[in-house]
Amino acid sequence: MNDCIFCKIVRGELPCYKIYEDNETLAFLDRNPVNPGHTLLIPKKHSETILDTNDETLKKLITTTKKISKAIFESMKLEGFNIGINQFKIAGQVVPHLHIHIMPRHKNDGIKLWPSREYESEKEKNNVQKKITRLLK
Ligand code: DGP
Repeated sequence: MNDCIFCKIVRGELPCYKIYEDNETLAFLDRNPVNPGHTLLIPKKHSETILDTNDETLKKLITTTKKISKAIFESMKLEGFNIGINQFKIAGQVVPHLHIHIMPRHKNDGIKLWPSREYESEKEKNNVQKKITRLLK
């Protein structure tokens, strides 16, 4: 994709602090980290979300996420980390090229997880379960 900033990073047209690269994936430091070591892992071939990414690439991304996370976890002396993928604008995706955030965590680092709520009723829960599972049969 010509205008995609992550494609430009893949092509070497924009700089990055590279962490890891293989034939299908590239990882580099996020320029706005939640904590030092916050890394983005992307497929080199452009896709927007997991929904338009082929399964082989997704498998590769998750095993590479593990490899990179281990290196970040040990080298940065972390107590934990979050892995996140924002999917579509409404969910906070700013760059429309699939990327997995590996986010270092430390005790008392002030980072909050997403808020949660209760279902309003058992009926609501049942309806939601039916809606989703209908498409998985
Ligand atoms: P998201 O909201 O999930 O689309 O996250 C996009 C992330 O990408 C955000 O944390 C900042 C980072 N980012 C955006 N542009 C660049 C860039 O040009 N270089 C680097 N290293 N990171 C970028």
